Amino acid sequence: MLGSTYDTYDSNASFLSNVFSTYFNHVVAENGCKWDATEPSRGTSDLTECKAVQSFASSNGASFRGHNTFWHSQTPSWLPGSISASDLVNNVIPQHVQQEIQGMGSSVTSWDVVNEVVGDGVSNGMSALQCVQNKKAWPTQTSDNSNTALVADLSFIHAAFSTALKYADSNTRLAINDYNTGAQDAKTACIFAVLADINANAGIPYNRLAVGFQSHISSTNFASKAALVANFAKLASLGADALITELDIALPSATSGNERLQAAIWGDYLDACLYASNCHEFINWDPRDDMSWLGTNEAGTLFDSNGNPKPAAYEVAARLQRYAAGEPMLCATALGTGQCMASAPAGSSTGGSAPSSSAPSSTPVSTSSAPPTTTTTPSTGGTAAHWGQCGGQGWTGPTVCAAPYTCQVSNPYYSQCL
Ligand code: 9MR
Repeated sequence: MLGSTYDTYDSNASFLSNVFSTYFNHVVAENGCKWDATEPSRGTSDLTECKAVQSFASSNGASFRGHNTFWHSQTPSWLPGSISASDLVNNVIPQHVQQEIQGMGSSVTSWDVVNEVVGDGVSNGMSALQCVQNKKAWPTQTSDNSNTALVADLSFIHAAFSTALKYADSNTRLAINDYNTGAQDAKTACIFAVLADINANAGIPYNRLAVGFQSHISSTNFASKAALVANFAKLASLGADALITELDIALPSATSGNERLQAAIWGDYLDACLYASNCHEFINWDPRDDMSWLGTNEAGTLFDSNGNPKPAAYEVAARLQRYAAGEPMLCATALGTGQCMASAPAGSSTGGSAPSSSAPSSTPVSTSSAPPTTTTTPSTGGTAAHWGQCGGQGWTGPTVCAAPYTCQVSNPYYSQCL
């Protein structure tokens, strides 16, 4: 599924109904399913906005994912309050997770059961508890950065997950979702440590678990496609899913060169997901630049502030076509061909650039395809389809366009069949 955010109060209604019925086929509420919206006073369940977003998804033929049941941020005014650790772990969290997951019903692809529980100052070798305590946030502390201990162990995470397991549909994945993850680094190692702890101590089987890689990045701090591929493969070997839950790529300025780099990074993220066996949801955070939490100037999304598709939107469509045509993952990456993987990482069934002429056996990410207002046909043989890439520095794919389209230079790095 290829998705984006929606809330009922969003502006640009006609753009949104167009883009969600032609380009995206998956929806997440940007804010409408968070704790402040869904339990305004203790014990009161209000799923009005969350359900409205779910209805918007179904009316556009899209699926829906849940974000989120526990987060230290965007809490209702009665939290953190002076609730004791045991009341929180034994009553407050289970009640909230139950009423939200049960109330939203079975057709939710995945839930961010806990959001952003790992600290930013972690180091390699930390235990799951150390990783979470490093966050210095409620409820390991009475309030964020208070330095006064409240819940001294991971029981709040276990409570959230065991309740989620009880009330979620058996096809719904239960995720830990976080930012600044996906590289080969200490924070990502912490995510694996917390996941293992949830499996061992909350009794959640790996085949129900997922890691949400938020992926709020900038064009200057992209780790690498190889790191994403390796992390996704490691999760696959456990039986857990990998989700790209909040991708946006901030630019220093919206020059055409920067937008082209943004498109290439988007392509790397998408390829890492498409060619993994366990990545079924790919979401970009906010449908267009003027609706982005980053602000218009960061130009972090697929569509510009007028709703026009940017190079990244075309890149996404082209990569999906390439995948659907059974072609292998592109060796070229946003970081240059030197980052290409010559062979699959140990334990991976996905392969980096490993050539394969057969169509993938599953279609993990699917979409209604090309940017709105366009129709496309898959590339065939050495011919690029409408909107497909047909040239540019380092490009080794087809340079001829399917009739009646011609190959037009967008910039030194990208030519496109238009
Ligand atoms: O995009 C969301 C923005 O509208 C809210 O004001 C903000 C409040 O914290 O949350 C934003 O979404 C965040 C998401 O829920 C969790 N990951 C980081 C996202 C961007 O801040």
